[in-house]
Amino acid sequence: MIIMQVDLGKITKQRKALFLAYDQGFEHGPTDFDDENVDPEKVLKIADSGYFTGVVLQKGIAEKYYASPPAGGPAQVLERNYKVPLIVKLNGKTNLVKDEDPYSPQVCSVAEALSYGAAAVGYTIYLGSEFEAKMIEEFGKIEQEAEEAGIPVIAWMYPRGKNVADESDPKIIAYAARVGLELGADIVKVRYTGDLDSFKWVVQSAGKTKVVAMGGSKEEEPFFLNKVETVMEAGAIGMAVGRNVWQAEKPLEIAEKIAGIIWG
Ligand code: FBP
Repeated sequence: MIIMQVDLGKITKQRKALFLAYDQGFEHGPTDFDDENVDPEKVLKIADSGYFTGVVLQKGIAEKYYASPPAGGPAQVLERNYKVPLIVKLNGKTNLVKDEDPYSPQVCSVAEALSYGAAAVGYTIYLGSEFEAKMIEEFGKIEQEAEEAGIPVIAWMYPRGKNVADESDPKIIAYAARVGLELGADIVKVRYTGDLDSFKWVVQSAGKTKVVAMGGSKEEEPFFLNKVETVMEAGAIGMAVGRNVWQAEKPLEIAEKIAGIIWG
Protein backbone atom coordinates (compact mmCIF):
# COMPACT_ATOMS: atom_id res chain seq x y z
CA MET A 1 0.00 0.00 0.00
CA ILE A 2 1.27 3.47 -0.86
CA ILE A 3 0.84 5.83 2.04
CA MET A 4 0.20 9.43 1.08
CA GLN A 5 1.54 12.44 2.93
CA VAL A 6 -1.02 13.23 5.62
CA ASP A 7 -3.02 16.42 5.15
CA LEU A 8 -3.01 18.77 8.15
CA GLY A 9 -5.75 20.91 6.60
CA LYS A 10 -8.52 19.73 8.96
CA ILE A 11 -6.67 20.82 12.11
CA THR A 12 -4.97 23.94 10.77
CA LYS A 13 -6.04 27.23 9.23
CA GLN A 14 -3.61 28.87 6.79
CA ARG A 15 -1.11 26.22 7.96
CA LYS A 16 -1.24 27.47 11.56
CA ALA A 17 -2.78 25.79 14.60
CA LEU A 18 -4.31 26.61 17.96
CA PHE A 19 -5.42 23.56 19.94
CA LEU A 20 -7.36 23.70 23.20
CA ALA A 21 -6.08 20.95 25.52
CA TYR A 22 -8.61 19.51 27.97
CA ASP A 23 -7.14 16.23 29.20
CA GLN A 24 -5.84 17.66 32.48
CA GLY A 25 -8.68 16.03 34.48
CA PHE A 26 -6.96 12.71 33.73
CA GLU A 27 -3.34 13.87 33.98
CA HIS A 28 -3.65 16.11 37.06
CA GLY A 29 -7.15 15.52 38.48
CA PRO A 30 -10.00 18.00 38.97
CA THR A 31 -7.67 20.09 41.14
CA ASP A 32 -7.01 22.14 37.96
CA PHE A 33 -10.73 22.99 37.72
CA ASP A 34 -13.27 25.37 39.23
CA ASP A 35 -17.10 25.27 39.13
CA GLU A 36 -17.10 26.45 35.51
CA ASN A 37 -14.30 24.62 33.75
CA VAL A 38 -15.01 21.30 35.47
CA ASP A 39 -17.95 21.05 33.07
CA PRO A 40 -16.80 19.67 29.69
CA GLU A 41 -19.73 21.37 27.95
CA LYS A 42 -18.51 24.81 29.06
CA VAL A 43 -14.97 24.13 27.87
CA LEU A 44 -16.23 22.69 24.59
CA LYS A 45 -18.14 25.93 24.08
CA ILE A 46 -14.85 27.84 24.42
CA ALA A 47 -13.23 25.36 22.01
CA ASP A 48 -16.07 25.97 19.54
CA SER A 49 -15.68 29.76 19.59
CA GLY A 50 -13.90 29.86 16.23
CA TYR A 51 -10.46 30.68 17.65
CA PHE A 52 -9.33 27.04 17.84
CA THR A 53 -8.37 24.58 15.10
CA GLY A 54 -8.77 21.57 17.38
CA VAL A 55 -9.78 20.40 20.85
CA VAL A 56 -7.82 17.66 22.63
CA LEU A 57 -9.95 15.19 24.60
CA GLN A 58 -9.62 11.77 26.13
CA LYS A 59 -12.05 9.16 24.76
CA GLY A 60 -14.61 9.42 27.58
CA ILE A 61 -15.30 13.10 27.03
CA ALA A 62 -15.19 12.60 23.26
CA GLU A 63 -17.83 9.89 23.54
CA LYS A 64 -20.09 11.52 26.12
CA TYR A 65 -19.90 15.18 25.10
CA TYR A 66 -18.27 15.83 21.74
CA ALA A 67 -20.36 13.24 19.92
CA SER A 68 -23.69 11.62 20.73
CA PRO A 69 -26.26 9.41 18.98
CA PRO A 70 -28.81 11.45 17.02
CA ALA A 71 -32.26 11.70 18.62
CA GLY A 72 -34.15 8.50 17.81
CA GLY A 73 -31.15 7.11 15.90
CA PRO A 74 -29.11 3.98 16.62
CA ALA A 75 -26.83 4.27 19.70
CA GLN A 76 -23.84 3.06 17.67
CA VAL A 77 -23.92 5.95 15.21
CA LEU A 78 -22.51 9.11 16.74
CA GLU A 79 -23.05 12.65 15.52
CA ARG A 80 -20.78 15.59 16.29
CA ASN A 81 -22.20 18.22 18.62
CA TYR A 82 -19.40 20.73 17.94
CA LYS A 83 -17.72 22.25 14.88
CA VAL A 84 -14.19 22.41 16.31
CA PRO A 85 -12.13 19.45 15.01
CA LEU A 86 -11.56 16.67 17.53
CA ILE A 87 -8.11 15.39 18.49
CA VAL A 88 -8.38 12.25 20.62
CA LYS A 89 -5.54 11.63 23.06
CA LEU A 90 -4.90 7.89 22.83
CA ASN A 91 -2.89 7.41 26.02
CA GLY A 92 -2.89 8.91 29.48
CA LYS A 93 -1.78 8.48 33.08
CA THR A 94 -2.68 9.99 36.42
CA ASN A 95 -0.24 11.84 38.65
CA LEU A 96 -1.05 9.57 41.62
CA VAL A 97 1.66 7.09 40.72
CA LYS A 98 4.90 8.81 41.59
CA ASP A 99 7.17 6.51 39.57
CA GLU A 100 10.29 8.37 38.59
CA ASP A 101 10.05 6.76 35.16
CA PRO A 102 6.59 7.36 33.75
CA TYR A 103 4.63 5.14 31.36
CA SER A 104 1.43 6.34 29.76
CA PRO A 105 -0.58 3.37 28.44
CA GLN A 106 -2.73 3.44 25.35
CA VAL A 107 -6.41 3.57 26.34
CA CYS A 108 -8.05 4.20 22.97
CA SER A 109 -7.49 2.85 19.45
CA VAL A 110 -7.32 4.85 16.23
CA ALA A 111 -10.53 3.12 15.08
CA GLU A 112 -12.38 4.15 18.25
CA ALA A 113 -11.12 7.72 17.91
CA LEU A 114 -12.42 7.79 14.33
CA SER A 115 -15.84 6.61 15.52
CA TYR A 116 -16.05 9.72 17.77
CA GLY A 117 -15.26 11.88 14.74
CA ALA A 118 -11.52 12.42 15.34
CA ALA A 119 -9.71 14.56 12.78
CA ALA A 120 -6.38 13.65 14.40
CA VAL A 121 -4.98 11.59 17.26
CA GLY A 122 -2.38 12.34 19.93
CA TYR A 123 -0.03 10.25 22.03
CA THR A 124 2.49 11.14 24.77
CA ILE A 125 6.00 9.69 24.70
CA TYR A 126 8.05 10.22 27.85
CA LEU A 127 11.43 10.22 26.18
CA GLY A 128 14.19 9.03 28.47
CA SER A 129 11.85 7.03 30.72
CA GLU A 130 12.75 3.39 31.38
CA PHE A 131 9.49 2.63 29.55
CA GLU A 132 10.41 4.70 26.51
CA ALA A 133 10.69 1.58 24.31
CA LYS A 134 7.12 0.50 25.15
CA MET A 135 5.73 3.94 24.27
CA ILE A 136 7.78 4.15 21.07
CA GLU A 137 6.42 0.75 20.04
CA GLU A 138 2.80 1.70 20.77
CA PHE A 139 3.33 4.97 18.94
CA GLY A 140 4.72 3.14 15.88
CA LYS A 141 1.52 1.08 15.55
CA ILE A 142 -0.69 4.13 16.06
CA GLU A 143 1.29 6.03 13.45
CA GLN A 144 0.76 3.26 10.91
CA GLU A 145 -2.99 2.96 11.63
CA ALA A 146 -3.46 6.72 11.49
CA GLU A 147 -1.57 6.99 8.21
CA GLU A 148 -3.74 4.26 6.71
CA ALA A 149 -6.83 6.15 7.91
CA GLY A 150 -5.38 9.39 6.51
CA ILE A 151 -5.42 11.33 9.78
CA PRO A 152 -2.50 13.19 11.36
CA VAL A 153 -0.71 12.08 14.52
CA ILE A 154 0.46 14.57 17.12
CA ALA A 155 3.22 13.40 19.45
CA TRP A 156 3.43 14.96 22.91
CA MET A 157 7.23 14.66 23.20
CA TYR A 158 7.98 15.04 26.90
CA PRO A 159 11.47 14.11 28.14
CA ARG A 160 10.92 12.75 31.67
CA GLY A 161 12.36 10.16 34.06
CA LYS A 162 15.50 9.59 36.05
CA ASN A 163 17.66 9.63 32.92
CA VAL A 164 16.51 13.18 32.23
CA ALA A 165 18.30 15.58 34.55
CA ASP A 166 16.30 18.62 33.43
CA GLU A 167 13.17 18.30 31.30
CA SER A 168 13.39 22.01 30.43
CA ASP A 169 16.91 21.68 28.99
CA PRO A 170 16.64 23.11 25.43
CA LYS A 171 19.02 20.44 24.10
CA ILE A 172 16.76 17.66 25.39
CA ILE A 173 13.65 19.40 24.01
CA ALA A 174 15.35 19.63 20.59
CA TYR A 175 16.24 15.93 20.88
CA ALA A 176 12.59 15.11 21.65
CA ALA A 177 11.43 17.12 18.62
CA ARG A 178 13.93 15.27 16.41
CA VAL A 179 12.76 11.88 17.65
CA GLY A 180 9.22 12.97 16.76
CA LEU A 181 10.38 13.60 13.17
CA GLU A 182 12.18 10.29 12.96
CA LEU A 183 9.16 8.41 14.33
CA GLY A 184 6.91 9.94 11.69
CA ALA A 185 4.86 12.34 13.84
CA ASP A 186 3.04 14.95 11.76
CA ILE A 187 3.16 17.47 14.60
CA VAL A 188 5.20 17.44 17.80
CA LYS A 189 4.01 19.18 20.91
CA VAL A 190 6.94 20.25 23.06
CA ARG A 191 7.67 22.44 26.03
CA TYR A 192 8.84 25.99 25.23
CA THR A 193 12.60 26.32 25.79
CA GLY A 194 12.54 29.85 27.19
CA ASP A 195 14.20 31.86 24.41
CA LEU A 196 14.01 32.48 20.68
CA ASP A 197 17.30 30.97 19.55
CA SER A 198 16.92 27.69 21.38
CA PHE A 199 13.32 27.31 20.19
CA LYS A 200 14.44 28.00 16.61
CA TRP A 201 16.82 25.05 17.01
CA VAL A 202 13.92 22.90 18.23
CA VAL A 203 11.92 23.82 15.11
CA GLN A 204 14.94 23.15 12.87
CA SER A 205 15.53 19.80 14.58
CA ALA A 206 11.93 18.79 13.87
CA GLY A 207 12.50 19.32 10.11
CA LYS A 208 9.31 18.71 8.12
CA THR A 209 7.43 17.71 11.28
CA LYS A 210 5.50 20.75 12.48
CA VAL A 211 5.95 22.09 15.99
CA VAL A 212 3.42 23.39 18.50
CA ALA A 213 4.37 24.55 21.99
CA MET A 214 2.53 23.41 25.10
CA GLY A 215 0.90 26.03 27.28
CA GLY A 216 1.92 24.92 30.77
CA SER A 217 0.48 26.09 34.07
CA LYS A 218 -1.35 29.42 34.27
CA GLU A 219 0.90 32.47 33.85
CA GLU A 220 0.42 36.23 33.86
CA GLU A 221 -1.20 37.17 30.56
CA PRO A 222 1.55 39.49 29.17
CA PHE A 223 4.20 36.89 29.97
CA PHE A 224 2.18 34.13 28.30
CA LEU A 225 1.42 36.20 25.19
CA ASN A 226 5.08 37.05 24.88
CA LYS A 227 5.85 33.35 24.90
CA VAL A 228 3.33 32.80 22.08
CA GLU A 229 5.00 35.57 20.04
CA THR A 230 8.45 34.01 20.45
CA VAL A 231 7.18 30.52 19.66
CA MET A 232 5.70 31.82 16.38
CA GLU A 233 8.81 33.84 15.53
CA ALA A 234 10.87 30.69 15.98
CA GLY A 235 8.90 29.02 13.19
CA ALA A 236 6.40 26.89 15.11
CA ILE A 237 2.93 26.52 13.58
CA GLY A 238 1.11 27.35 16.80
CA MET A 239 0.20 26.43 20.35
CA ALA A 240 -1.59 23.65 22.22
CA VAL A 241 -2.85 25.38 25.32
CA GLY A 242 -5.24 24.45 28.11
CA ARG A 243 -4.95 26.06 31.52
CA ASN A 244 -3.86 29.48 30.22
CA VAL A 245 -7.20 29.68 28.42
CA TRP A 246 -9.87 27.91 30.46
CA GLN A 247 -8.42 29.01 33.82
CA ALA A 248 -8.42 32.64 32.66
CA GLU A 249 -11.10 34.98 34.00
CA LYS A 250 -12.20 35.68 30.43
CA PRO A 251 -11.19 32.65 28.33
CA LEU A 252 -12.52 34.05 25.05
CA GLU A 253 -10.56 37.28 25.46
CA ILE A 254 -7.24 35.52 25.86
CA ALA A 255 -8.15 33.06 23.09
CA GLU A 256 -8.73 36.03 20.79
CA LYS A 257 -5.35 37.51 21.72
CA ILE A 258 -3.50 34.23 21.17
CA ALA A 259 -5.25 33.76 17.81
CA GLY A 260 -4.36 37.37 16.94
CA ILE A 261 -0.66 36.56 17.42
CA ILE A 262 -0.82 33.26 15.54
CA TRP A 263 -2.78 34.57 12.53
CA GLY A 264 -2.09 38.28 12.94
P1 FBP B 1 -1.61 22.94 29.46
O1 FBP B 1 -1.60 24.03 28.40
O2 FBP B 1 -2.74 23.14 30.43
O3 FBP B 1 -0.26 22.78 30.08
O4 FBP B 1 -1.92 21.58 28.69
C1 FBP B 1 -0.92 20.93 27.95
C2 FBP B 1 -0.71 19.50 28.41
O5 FBP B 1 0.20 18.83 27.55
C3 FBP B 1 -1.99 18.68 28.49
O6 FBP B 1 -2.33 18.12 27.26
C4 FBP B 1 -1.62 17.68 29.55
O7 FBP B 1 -2.72 17.27 30.30
C5 FBP B 1 -0.71 18.42 30.44
O8 FBP B 1 -0.17 19.49 29.70
C6 FBP B 1 0.38 17.53 30.98
O9 FBP B 1 1.16 18.29 31.85
P2 FBP B 1 2.32 17.71 32.73
O10 FBP B 1 3.54 18.44 32.26
O11 FBP B 1 1.95 18.07 34.12
O12 FBP B 1 2.42 16.23 32.49
